[in-house]
Amino acid sequence: MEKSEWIWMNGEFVAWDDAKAHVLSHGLHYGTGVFEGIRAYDTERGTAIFRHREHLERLEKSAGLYYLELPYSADELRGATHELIRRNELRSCYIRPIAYRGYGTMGLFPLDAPVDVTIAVWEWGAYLGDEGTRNGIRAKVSSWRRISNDSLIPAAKASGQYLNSILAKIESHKAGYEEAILLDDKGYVCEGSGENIFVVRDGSIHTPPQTASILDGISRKSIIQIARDLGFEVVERNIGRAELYLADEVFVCGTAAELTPLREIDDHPVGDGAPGQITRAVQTVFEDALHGRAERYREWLDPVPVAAEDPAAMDVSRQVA
Ligand code: PPE
Repeated sequence: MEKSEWIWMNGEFVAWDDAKAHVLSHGLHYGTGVFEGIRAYDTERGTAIFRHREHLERLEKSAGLYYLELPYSADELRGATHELIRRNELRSCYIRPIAYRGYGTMGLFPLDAPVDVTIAVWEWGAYLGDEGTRNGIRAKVSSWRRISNDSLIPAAKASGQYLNSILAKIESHKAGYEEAILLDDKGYVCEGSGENIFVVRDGSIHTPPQTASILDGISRKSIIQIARDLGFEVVERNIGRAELYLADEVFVCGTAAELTPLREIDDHPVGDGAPGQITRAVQTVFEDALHGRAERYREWLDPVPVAAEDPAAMDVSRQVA
């Protein structure tokens, strides 16, 4: 991971190497944290954060679902993120806000433990590789099923829930694939370990619905809109495993992965084994939207002001490196 200089912790800017949590933090033991993954891009109008408000809203929702009270408003976190990017002098970066139960109590009743909030930013290149973004990756359907609504809350982006993705990711890696595709508890296609999934058949685009235990991805939502704006039909419906093999095109999307085509699934070539036309068309516009090149989607970008705008985010009391 590329280090940057400053991290925002509970309202203060601290040096990267000093941003530490206690080993008895509740979140470390029980996974009681919620987080976001956001990206900022270097656009012709300066650094801009893609769908920042939607990510912060999802953070608030995830927190609420686990009874975590965020001590900061979305506006405060937004201002702090702007200031953090400015201080680190980053033109583009990945942004990781996390709210977790901190040090103070042990045991499974968590409501007396404090809630700590941290935001880190760093430079993060292509999640599934530049080569993957261009030419597609090889994926394997995991033997692990995606967490279900019966046991956890798939719509929440909660730290503990990621053990599920991690088992699938390790399995696919050890088997020689670049990504895992998880089925839901009913056996329908759900999503990648850290991405939502789309299947193209006979010219229309299909993606699993909310009821398939997916994370309500912000890239997914953006891609559905872009595809419809391009005139494609997008259908949210249950997708059977075999449809992955019969598809003309398959791609995954997420903040970290952006839009990545799949070129092989379980050793079956997807289509003719290279990213297809519809995937390319949607990918081009999605990348334009991310990088601020698409006028139509400008409103999705939250520009980072060049000068400080929020005095609350400016606490410099611990700014001694
Ligand atoms: N499903 C899962 C399980 C998931 O983690 C992500 C994002 C998505 C779907 C796509 O959601 P969105 O980013 O809103 O389009 N995964 C994040 C974490 C990746 C990581 O390795 O950490 C991300 O892409 O930032």
